[in-house]
Amino acid sequence: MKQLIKYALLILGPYSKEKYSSRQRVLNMYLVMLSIGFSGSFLENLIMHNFRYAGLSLFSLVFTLILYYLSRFRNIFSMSANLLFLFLFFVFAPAVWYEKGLTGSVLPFFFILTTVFTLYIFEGKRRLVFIVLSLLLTVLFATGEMSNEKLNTIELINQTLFLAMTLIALIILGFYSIERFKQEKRKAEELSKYDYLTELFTRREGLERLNYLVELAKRTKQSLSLIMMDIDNFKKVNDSFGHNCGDSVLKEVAALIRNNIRQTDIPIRWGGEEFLVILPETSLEKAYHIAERIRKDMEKTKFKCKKRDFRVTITCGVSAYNDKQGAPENIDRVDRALYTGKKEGKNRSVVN
Ligand code: GH3
Ligand code: MG
Ligand code: MG
Repeated sequence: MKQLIKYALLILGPYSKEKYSSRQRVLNMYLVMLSIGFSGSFLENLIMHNFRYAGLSLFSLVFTLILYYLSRFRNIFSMSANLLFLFLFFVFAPAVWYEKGLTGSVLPFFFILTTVFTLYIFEGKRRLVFIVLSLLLTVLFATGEMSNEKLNTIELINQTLFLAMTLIALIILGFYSIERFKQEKRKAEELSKYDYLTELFTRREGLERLNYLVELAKRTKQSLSLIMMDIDNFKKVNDSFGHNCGDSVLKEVAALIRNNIRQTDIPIRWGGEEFLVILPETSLEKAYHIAERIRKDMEKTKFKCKKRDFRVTITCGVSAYNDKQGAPENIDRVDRALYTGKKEGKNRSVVN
């Protein structure tokens, strides 16, 4: 029994999310469902001595199993998906039409199901074409079905079964879609929070955090300081060593800033080569020391591009947050301190 469950799990999943995309897992699930359906259809038609139709079912079953093998065990997703849907639209549907006319009991449900899976498995233009095709086939077989008045018990059971399967598939796909939507949303949120190059917070996220920390500082009556930094003569780095080198310097500067502040401080990439650090529970004096530490660390750091060593300096503006003023005025003030530092000759920290 245990062995049986193990084999069942091997075939049906759940299996490695890393190895298979969710689209691939849906395709595999669909292939398993189709194999079960074709097996049933094969047996039913065999019993009813409808040998040609039984043959078609058997052929479809073998074809589906081969595709399942390719997709599940050989990891060939795209080709399996294409082959399956081309088979369904251009071999299976015409063959059924030819053999049974349009009254093949379960076919409307079958093509509704196909539409749902098409939605999930394909992307872009192919998705659109395949959905139109499967919807057309659904309507074609459904109208054929409606003109058929005599349904026998087996056909009725079959219809009910497919209806149930459609519902189950819809529910499962619903959950999958919600999961995927959530994942994408989370990813987008993460992307808008962090700067892709330096992995520091983006300006937008930084401002949001500043507003929160200001409120917190007001309530706890703690001090809050800001340091604004700008790399000196950064244009020269780009001009002498190229933009890629400039980018790698930016990355290293960001890492250096991060290494010199506390976990609770907020480092932000404010602009191209400008950084803002929010320091909660930090006096102006302490903030000045931190700025100086970063600046001196920068002075000592050797950078290397195109086999040439060079050094980079920064200028820092430092100010204590004044909660009588809003965020823009406070940022303006620390920016002015930085500007003064630049005017006075760069590579220094200036308090405002
Ligand atoms: P100053 O000492 O007055 O700050 O001089 P500067 O050259 O650093 O200042 P300026 O503002 O004139 O130039 C900043 C340069 O930073 C210009 C721009 O090409 C470069 N820069 C901005 N963002 C990036 C980036 O993401 N990557 C690279 N490589 N360079 C950038
Ligand atoms: Mg600069
Ligand atoms: Mg600048």
